[in-house]
Amino acid sequence: MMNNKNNLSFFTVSFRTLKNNIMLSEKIEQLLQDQVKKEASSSQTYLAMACWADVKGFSGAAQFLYTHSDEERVHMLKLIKFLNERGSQATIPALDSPRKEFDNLKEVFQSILDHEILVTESINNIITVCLEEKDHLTNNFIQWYIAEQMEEEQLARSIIDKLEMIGSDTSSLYLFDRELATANQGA
Ligand code: OFO
Repeated sequence: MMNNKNNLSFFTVSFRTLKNNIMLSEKIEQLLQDQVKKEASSSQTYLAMACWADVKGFSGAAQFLYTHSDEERVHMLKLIKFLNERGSQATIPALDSPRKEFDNLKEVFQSILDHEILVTESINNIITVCLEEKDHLTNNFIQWYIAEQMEEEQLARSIIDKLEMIGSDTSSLYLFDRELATANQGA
């Protein structure tokens, strides 16, 4: 039978083993921390675009962008919680004020696509480092983001295609704006 002292050392060793298993490497911790900032910045960027669309009378696009901004905040929160659960403490980053003026709706969605391509590269880089460091837990966690990026890029591309087809036809633009209100439901 274990005496109290042995019991205690058993739990100390188990706790250490558990802690070593969940701890992130410094490099991966930094990459995830940087990603928190990128997701936060995506949320702010889309919020500024939503404001632009709102005041320009694109109420459907504004709704799309407000929703998109909320989604990016959820992406940031998932990372924050993951960092906290893996033995780190997430830092909440300061952000620059995002761009607030655009020439037209197509420029808004082109900026979204350009931004999302950069975010995808960043997620890909995290996966590469996870594989190098054999951090399967983080790799598994981050896979959700890569699937999300594919959906976001595809959606932005299809919206740009439609806006190109519409061109300067204002009645079609009006109808498409109404469609946009629900375009990211389920995405
Ligand atoms: Fe977080 O998916 Fe876009 O940026």
